[in-house]
Amino acid sequence: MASFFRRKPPADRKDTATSRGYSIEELAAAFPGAPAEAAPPQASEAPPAPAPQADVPVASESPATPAPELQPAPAAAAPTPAPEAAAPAAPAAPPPVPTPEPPPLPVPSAPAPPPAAEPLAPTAPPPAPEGRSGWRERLRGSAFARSLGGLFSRNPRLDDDLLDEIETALLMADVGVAATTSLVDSMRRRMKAREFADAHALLAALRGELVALLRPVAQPLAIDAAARPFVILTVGVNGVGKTTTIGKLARRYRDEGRSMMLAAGDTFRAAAVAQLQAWGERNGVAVIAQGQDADPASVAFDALQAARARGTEVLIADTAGRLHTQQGLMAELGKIRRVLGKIDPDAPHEVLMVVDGTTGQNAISQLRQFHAAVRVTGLVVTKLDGTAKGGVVFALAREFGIPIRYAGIGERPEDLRVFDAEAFVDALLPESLGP
Ligand SMILES: Nc1nc2c(ncn2[C@@H]2O[C@H](COP(=O)(O)OP(=O)(O)OP(=O)(O)O)[C@@H](O)[C@H]2O)c(=O)[nH]1
Ligand SMILES: [Mg+2]
Repeated sequence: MASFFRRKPPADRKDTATSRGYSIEELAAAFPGAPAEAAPPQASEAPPAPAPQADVPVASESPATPAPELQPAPAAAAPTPAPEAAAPAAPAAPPPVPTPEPPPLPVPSAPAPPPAAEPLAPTAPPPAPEGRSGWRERLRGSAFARSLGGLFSRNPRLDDDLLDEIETALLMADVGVAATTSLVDSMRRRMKAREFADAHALLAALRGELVALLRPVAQPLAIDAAARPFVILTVGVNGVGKTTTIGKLARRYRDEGRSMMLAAGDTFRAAAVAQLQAWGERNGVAVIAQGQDADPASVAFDALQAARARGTEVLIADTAGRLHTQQGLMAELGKIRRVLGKIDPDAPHEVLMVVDGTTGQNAISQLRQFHAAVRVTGLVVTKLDGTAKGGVVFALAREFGIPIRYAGIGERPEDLRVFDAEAFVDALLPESLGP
């Protein structure tokens, strides 16, 4: 059945391919080594992943598809014999897949490639230092840090004017009206109760309340070992950092020794598939793809079957960016979710929405719409480095209470941090603000 989701680019997405530099030519220019490496030497000997469609009842919504392109990365396949070669699968026509599952993929053991090999702009700065100093270095320039930091470093008097200035600074930093009002009201009450000896005592109290706002949502993503594969579906509007975040997660989970697979569910642009494949190759992680214009639900379906057959621990599916106001495209996410659920009723186990930290209050309506369409279970807030305001994190926490799993503080794989409420507030509002 030809999917009715196979679509022409809607008019309002026309610019996405060109505005952010992901044309094939640009990708080729950005990763000059990619084409050579992308031709896997073992491609002809390793058959594509089994597409055991026969063992899963496929309802009419489940797309009938060609076999997916499985692209085991050279790094993963090099050290050990390709698992496919050892598997008892018939080499020619694929009969219904035998019930015994092939052995799990060996954990890629190749050493991490040098940073220069990452699919990044050549100008990307080196990774942030580890620990809190990395957070501080990257968030120092945020509007939040600058306005509130500047305010306290002037050694202000403890009075109503200070509270007004704090209120303005919080609003300007995208903390949002509701969260700002409750924070400032609380500060005012405590000030009237003479709880603070000076402005620095007030600053310490403000830090405490900001941390208290975030602590309930600072819940790291736990990979449930009973779910095999543990399926993560990434969603979000255009250009927020979904694919980059998947690349960073692939590196992280690979380093933790987990077997991984990626699904190139952004079939809107050929460059999007190539971008994910580049991350897969660099990290020794297999990528399931069907190419441009394929039905994303079909890609997800095939990937989950392949990951299941191989006993892969974590499957991460990419999706095309979409505006939260595009009803048809939002419904497509629901379809991906339902199709995954046909193979594993609990899949996806995590719907990870990626939010651009520079978006401001618009992030609230984005999350509301995505949550309604696909039940978001975790957030990644990206681009908190540089000029991000950062305050939207507080607004999201207060409004939804959805766990914030990770924070992006740069473009390097190391720059995806488990969200840490204390480190984040410490970076935005250091304890010792001095002139
Ligand atoms: N500075 C910075 N840049 C980031 C971060 N995360 C992603 N980016 C950059 O944001 C840009 C867009 O990233 P992508 O991963 O392609 O975004 P996407 O959501 O997959 O985009 P679409 O697939 O078009 O919707 C790239 O240039 C990334 O390098 C981050 O945490 N900090
Ligand atoms: Mg993408």
